[in-house]
Amino acid sequence: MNNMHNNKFVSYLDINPEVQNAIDNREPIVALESTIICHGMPFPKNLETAIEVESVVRENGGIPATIAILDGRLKVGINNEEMQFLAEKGKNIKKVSRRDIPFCLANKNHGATTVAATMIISSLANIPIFATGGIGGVHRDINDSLDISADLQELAKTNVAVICSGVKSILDIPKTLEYLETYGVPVIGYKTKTMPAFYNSSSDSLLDHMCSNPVEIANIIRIKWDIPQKGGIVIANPIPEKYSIDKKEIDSVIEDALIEMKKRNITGKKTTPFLLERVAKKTEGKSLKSNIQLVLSNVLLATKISKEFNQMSGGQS
Ligand code: PSU
Ligand code: MN
Repeated sequence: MNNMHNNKFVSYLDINPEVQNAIDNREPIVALESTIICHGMPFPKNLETAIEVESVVRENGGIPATIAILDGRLKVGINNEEMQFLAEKGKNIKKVSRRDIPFCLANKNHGATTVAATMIISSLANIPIFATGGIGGVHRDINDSLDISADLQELAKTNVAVICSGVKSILDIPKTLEYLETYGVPVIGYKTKTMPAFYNSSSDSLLDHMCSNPVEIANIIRIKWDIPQKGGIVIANPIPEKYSIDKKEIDSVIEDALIEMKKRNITGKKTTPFLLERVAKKTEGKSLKSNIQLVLSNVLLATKISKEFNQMSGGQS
């Protein structure tokens, strides 16, 4: 998968021994992001979730690799103390996407890695499967703000498959899908014909591709990279029905949050964390509970896909 022209990156990279061992022995690994810990959930739920997520990977025969930047080092796999540190510091840890990585390293800072940044670091460590909650996308006010998450461009160029619950309806789902199509990023609905809307298991946006088991998905990923077609793949796994929040209910909360955001003049990278927090408050934690459950479900699916993918390709992409 190596997409670098040199291997100088190795001197910035710390792969923890357990993950390195798994890479060497071609065991299935699941990469995990840290923005979700620092900016996506409040303490202590963020810590509890991050720990539970890693347990789900292990219980299902995989090795978790939570990715973050600590003291200017690209960390692949962090220990419990480091996880606790990130969870407690929360929003005091900078949200780091592609453009921010060089600064974070140069200044020896800590960084919570977004989907884009996590994909980059994951691919440097040769870990092709990554699970999270939701990816960034095209914002609803695109015409005024030109706000398109760097996650989408990363999916266009970095060879990592991202298992998520689609995009939140704080974003423009049809435009996000159009953007992904333009950049040639496959989107696979897992047992669903529509793009999941994060808190809700479906949306009005039809998907062109559906798979109903991890073997099928692993096979598509393998073929794409065999050909070789550069770039990632989105595997959109709907939130378990039991935790799906009624569309009307969540949409009205989101509308309120968007109005509040405009009023307070919140823009750029602050928008996603602000909206998430606001929605959680308004739904009195119901959205947080759903958020946790969908992440766990994505991690389980990712572990299964990682196992299948490893068996097909010997663990390398
Ligand atoms: N969606 C969530 N929770 C999150 C994020 C998205 O439900 O924590 C985070 C992810 O790390 C994602 C980032 O990569 O927000 C996107 O931010 P932006 O739109 O600024 O690129
Ligand atoms: Mn943005």
